[in-house]
Amino acid sequence: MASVEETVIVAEAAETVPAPEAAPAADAVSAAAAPKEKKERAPKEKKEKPKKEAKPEQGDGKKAAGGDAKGLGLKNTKKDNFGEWYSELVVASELISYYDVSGCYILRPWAYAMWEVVQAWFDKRIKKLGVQNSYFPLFITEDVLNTEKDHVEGFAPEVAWVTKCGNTTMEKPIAIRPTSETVMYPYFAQWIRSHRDLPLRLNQWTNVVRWEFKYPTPFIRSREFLWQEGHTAFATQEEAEREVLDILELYRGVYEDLLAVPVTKGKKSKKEQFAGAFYTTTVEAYIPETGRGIQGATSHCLGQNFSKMFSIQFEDDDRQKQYAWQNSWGLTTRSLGVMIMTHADDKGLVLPPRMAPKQVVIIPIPKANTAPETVEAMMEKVTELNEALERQDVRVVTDTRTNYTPGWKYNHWELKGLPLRMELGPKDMENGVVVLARRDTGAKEIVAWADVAVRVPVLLETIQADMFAAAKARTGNCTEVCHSFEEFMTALNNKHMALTPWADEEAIEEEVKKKSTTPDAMGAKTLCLPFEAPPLPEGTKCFYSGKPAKNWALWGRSY
Ligand code: 87F
Repeated sequence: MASVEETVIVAEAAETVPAPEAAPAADAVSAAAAPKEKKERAPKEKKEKPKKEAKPEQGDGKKAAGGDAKGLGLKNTKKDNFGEWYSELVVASELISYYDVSGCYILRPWAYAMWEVVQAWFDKRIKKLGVQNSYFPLFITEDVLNTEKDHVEGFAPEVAWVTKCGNTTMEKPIAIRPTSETVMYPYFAQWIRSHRDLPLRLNQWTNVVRWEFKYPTPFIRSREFLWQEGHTAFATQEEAEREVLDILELYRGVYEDLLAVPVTKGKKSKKEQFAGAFYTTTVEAYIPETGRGIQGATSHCLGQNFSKMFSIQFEDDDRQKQYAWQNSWGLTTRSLGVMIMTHADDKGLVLPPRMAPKQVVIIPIPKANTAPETVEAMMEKVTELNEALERQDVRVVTDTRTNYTPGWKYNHWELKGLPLRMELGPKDMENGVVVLARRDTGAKEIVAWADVAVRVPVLLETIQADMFAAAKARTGNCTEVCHSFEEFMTALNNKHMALTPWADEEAIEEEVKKKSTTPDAMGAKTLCLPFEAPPLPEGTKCFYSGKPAKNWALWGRSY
């Protein structure tokens, strides 16, 4: 039985975190410092506020017997100060610890377990498609990185370099991978000779480093993050394009079916796509409280752009040399941040059951005057229920700690976001029942012991579906169809996204971004050209330029 009795979860002394570093370029790993000929300066860093990682006061839990365990709650609220609420939440719920390198975070077991859920789900499905896992090195030589110079150029300030080993300056600095096209494709060129070597479909689960200068946010934007990157090569455009959409559908599945976060599938505009791609497809999520869109994951068709750069060629049936068609696709730990922002509330995390490392907590509630035999029977019963649920593959934990009150435990497990709490008190012992309390709605129901093993798995799936439906309803109400710039600005200022007919010109996007920038808010950009959109009758005009509209575009301020 999984029990926290022996796992010591006690009020720890407040952890303080060293102030973030002053400047990024002076140490052995420096961003954009290495290549001699490059003169660019690292952009000014948006410093993180030094975070004092005080845990919420836990009191002794005893004083609050039966009622609210004082001090466990969050000080900030989602509605009133979203940013502070989020920072406080990820620490208090033991997902994240701040680290003394600015923009880097520790993923604690509660967070890492959720990443493992995403990994297991996605890994199983890409393997079914025929993708194999592999591992390529972390380091890239300057020469190899420059093979892709045109595409890396825009990203150059974010590339971190190792310039020293010990006290010795390295003869040739070595880059730390920000993505692995340049690492992998020289080997694709070696391995692919004939059409019989295709398709080649590889994935790797790794960390990458991008020395971002924008304000860092746990999960959402960090300088090192975890992801999967898929890199594939095909003989034909058709096969490559089919995979782009197969993978995009899996990304939709991660967000909607696991994280219970609604997303919009679409194509990126030319301005927003990956510069090296033929085209980029994306799943876009949205955070109603901030009114900002957020890119969930991207699946790129690279066309023959990289195969031409890296000479990835094969001989076709007629012994003619052809360039391979390639794709690349990535999903990062950002997905967990989007899930947290979407569902959590002022009491803490609210985890969709499929994501929750523990789905049910069983809490026995003996009273001070409960007879010892009843307490003993109660403990036997919770063990039995725990085992019955484990047999149904429910992830369950029983909290039998005696040094905390039930009220404190309720708050603790609410903060951690467990979808269901199962209470068993002396009255329930008499009646042969338990009380189930839902984390998402607070609704309670009474279930007979004999029905627990059947009812709980059903209820968990109901919670999963209800959480998705609730999130979808919130997001659905936040998209406005706009036919003029005036309507567009009203939508944005209402913290909404705007769906507009658009002439699909980069110059318009740049102008709209400038014109929608206000003293308090960033400019808007296209999030995607949605695959599902209303009809666009002949003669429909672009909301901004008045020119004939070519497609619908979804716009928003964004992360
Ligand atoms: C930062 C520094 C250097 C993004 C970067 O989206 C290079 C890059 O190439 C860079 N940031 N990118 C684009 C990544 C494209 C692509 N790679 C494989 C993905 C998915 C996974």
